[in-house]
Amino acid sequence: MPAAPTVNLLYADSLRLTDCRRCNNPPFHKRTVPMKKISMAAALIGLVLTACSGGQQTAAESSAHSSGQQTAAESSAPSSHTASDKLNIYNWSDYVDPATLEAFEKNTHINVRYDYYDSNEALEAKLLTGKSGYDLVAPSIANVGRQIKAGAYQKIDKSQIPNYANIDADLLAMMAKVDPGNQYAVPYFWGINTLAINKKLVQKALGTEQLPENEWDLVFNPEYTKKLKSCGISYFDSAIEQIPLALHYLGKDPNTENPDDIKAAVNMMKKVRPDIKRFTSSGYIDDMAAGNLCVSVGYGGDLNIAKTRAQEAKNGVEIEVLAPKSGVGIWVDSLMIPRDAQNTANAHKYINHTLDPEVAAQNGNFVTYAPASRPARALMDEKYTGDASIFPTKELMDKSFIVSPKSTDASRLSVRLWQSLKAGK
Ligand code: N2P
Repeated sequence: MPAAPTVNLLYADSLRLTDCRRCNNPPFHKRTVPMKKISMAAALIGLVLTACSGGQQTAAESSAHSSGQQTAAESSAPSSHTASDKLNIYNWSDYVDPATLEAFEKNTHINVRYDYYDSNEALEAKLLTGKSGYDLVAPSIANVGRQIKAGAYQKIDKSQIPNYANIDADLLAMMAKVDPGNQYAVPYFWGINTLAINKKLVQKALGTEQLPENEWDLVFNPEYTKKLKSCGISYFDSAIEQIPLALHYLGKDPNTENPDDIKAAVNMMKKVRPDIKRFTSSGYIDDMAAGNLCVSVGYGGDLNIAKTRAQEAKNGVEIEVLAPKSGVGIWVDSLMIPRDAQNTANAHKYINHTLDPEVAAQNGNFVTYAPASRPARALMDEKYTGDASIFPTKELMDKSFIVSPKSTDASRLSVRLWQSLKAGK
């Protein structure tokens, strides 16, 4: 068993309430270096240029590799490990079409155990014990760099991933800021942190269908929250995701490590704390779909899943996922192999499977996020590829920010302040 990674468990104390309790997928049986902000901004600009169906560049083109269409089952990539029929995946809830997992199992005769989390904090707490018990996990870009430095992962063997060539080259460039040489992290999906409304309930609570010019007023401005309290507001149950949004609303650097700025953001949220009904990073999907919340801050695709669930339920709930003009948080999630993984050949096969254009498009339509597999995008339903909350427009990206890594000190302060906010202290 390899030694445990060496980063402190920054989030361990805050996790009692943050582990995923309401994950909806069907069961399938100390020191960090902040990213260079300027170069991350450049990566963001590159990403939007190829975000939608117009752009064509893939890692294939940048590495002179042919466009991959090979599935994991067809791949005969060599394995340096003893053949195993197991694969243990720990991934975000609502982040895969179960049918693609079934196809993978059928084609490869690998049995997949698939468990869920709904926050980077929950994943990091499990991972940094050094005994995760998983072969694949999917942290966001904000946590990848420090987890690599902590020794939490094994390197990827790209020769076992023929479909690696399909990855959007701009995503790889963005990830290279935290994973130099793209040695450890293979992009899976990317998306935004935004908010959604129940149109009828919000209209009733505000007494108008006119939304504020800055849509973030709905969750940060007491003038609005005191009215919306009656129908229910939710925030992320995650300091990593929620605090940068508050900083951005205040006009401060969303990724600041300045303690005074972080305190100012939390103090602003304290003012509206009595109006916040729930802190949740996955439960808002069903609560929004059922009409139990009227405004939720959440992951863009998950909010779109809530919208779809309400439509399917024909319950009269009409959800609109907003793409606020003032900007949103942006992240990239990557598949990574933990240090203690036992079934690494199968992990590579699964990564390859997720990058197959047909599989990635099927997953993209199901989870309503933008897949890292670039050729998959042309295969997705146009109602999703044309939706700015799933494939952000250039205008939105220009106003937005990447949720970036923070130093240990800034993370500790954020966690401490976050706990007191949640406790209403
Ligand atoms: C999936 C949420 C994934 C997005 N439900 C978080 N980065």
